[in-house]
Amino acid sequence: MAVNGRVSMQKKRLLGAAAVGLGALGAGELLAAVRGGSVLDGLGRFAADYAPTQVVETMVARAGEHDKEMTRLGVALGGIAAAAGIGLLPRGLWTPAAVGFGAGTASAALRSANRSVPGALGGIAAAAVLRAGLRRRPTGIGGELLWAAAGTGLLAAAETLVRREDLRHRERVRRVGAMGAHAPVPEDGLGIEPGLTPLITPTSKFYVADVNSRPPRIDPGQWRLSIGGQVAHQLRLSLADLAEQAVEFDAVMVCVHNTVGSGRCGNARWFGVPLTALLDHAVPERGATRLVTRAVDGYTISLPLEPLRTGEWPGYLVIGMNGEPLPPEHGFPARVFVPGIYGQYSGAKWITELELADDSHVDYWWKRGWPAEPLWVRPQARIDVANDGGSGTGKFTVAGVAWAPPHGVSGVDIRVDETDWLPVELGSELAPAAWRRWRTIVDLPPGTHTIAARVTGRSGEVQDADDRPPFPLGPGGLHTVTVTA
Ligand SMILES: Nc1nc2c(c(=O)[nH]1)N[C@H]1C(S)=C(S)[C@@H](COP(=O)(O)O)O[C@H]1N2
Ligand SMILES: [Mo]
Repeated sequence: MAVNGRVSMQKKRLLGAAAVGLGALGAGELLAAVRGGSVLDGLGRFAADYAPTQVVETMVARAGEHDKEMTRLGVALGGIAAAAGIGLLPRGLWTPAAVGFGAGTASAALRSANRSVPGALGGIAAAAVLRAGLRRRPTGIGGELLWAAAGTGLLAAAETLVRREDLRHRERVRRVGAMGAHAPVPEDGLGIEPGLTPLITPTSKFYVADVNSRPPRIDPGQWRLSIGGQVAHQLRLSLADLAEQAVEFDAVMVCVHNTVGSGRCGNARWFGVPLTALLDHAVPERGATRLVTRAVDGYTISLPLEPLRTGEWPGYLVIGMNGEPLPPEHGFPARVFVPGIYGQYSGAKWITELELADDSHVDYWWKRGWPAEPLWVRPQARIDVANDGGSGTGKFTVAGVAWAPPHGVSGVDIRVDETDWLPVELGSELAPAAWRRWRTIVDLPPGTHTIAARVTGRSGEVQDADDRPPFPLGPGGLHTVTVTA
């Protein structure tokens, strides 16, 4: 009986402290939001920076394209759990634990994408509310519900404020004006096939992958790209300076986490300055071996200098996407992109500096076990359409996209069940580094069938059929769908 009593007492304290924790988090988040920051985003970034590689991989695989929402939810629950844990401690430890909680969230916020001072203040405020709430917490379910309801309301209010500020920033970005020729995108001869991915991915549908919960907001008027480090001429360039030298190119961008059949890839018409031109102006010194792309979110990606300098790897400082400035989530005002290299290796978004460095530089992902040298995109074919259009005839249209950047796709084949590989019709090629659409029609006898697709690159490499997870060399395997005729 006494034991049961103690357990239920403990449970009550735990729930009470969790409710107070939710209230405290809400208060801190709203304070941060009013001043343009976020406690949760800071905690999310902290989690991304320090989670072990296997945890990150599992999370990306499970959460798919909802990774940002999942991260925010995860850290909110983590914050509430931490508060509940503090509530279980002896009273004498509440103050030091709350101080630790405040210091922890504040330092996490200071590391986040916007280097959020408001986020840090919010973290400290949350700790203060937590400390006060634990002491004054009204007992009974009514008081707890009140804390929880207040916390939820405050979090919702904070989210509304942050979104409004994000929208305002998006509007400011749009006002920068056209970036690119706005030339109509040519047809590839495959026409309109319901369900088939467009040749150019609309910007609003383009996948977003990065270590932040929300994109940093960079003021285009203030922003300058600096080119520095081991160079003879330091350069500082505005967006307008860069736009003068930019050219358009079509290319597919692929995340290293794009397992077969998934959507962490997109094909865009980019607008950017060839890195060869920028490097020619800056004149790298003899000791420089790496081009470090440094971003406001503290993220760096470095690439070997030599092939970029000669143009053997055609890289760009990108400032536009599909005729418009890069939207905030895709790196406004500028990013580096080397077609053919996975996104994680091909250059940072929200770039502030191109730094010429030597081999002592260490990148963000290297510390987590990813290889140091850039990983080239493994050729992949994706099946987007496999149906008989409701005709019931067994005549199935099978269609999709395939890529093998930077040299291009030379062929796509499909295989029905365990029969032979059959070549399909290819749409014409926009550019070797872009993706290519494909389509075919197959007659299927009644029953259930599996259809697999594979691509062959122009350099002769055939898609790797072995299932392989993204870490550490990029995913392998064939996209396969099952249909019933
Ligand atoms: N500054 C910064 N740049 C970044 C990242 C990041 O987390 N921070 N993520 C990289 C990864 S892993 C990929 S796949 C691409 C994704 O670009 P997108 O979001 O425009 O599709 O950006 C790259 N550049
Ligand atoms: Mo990625």
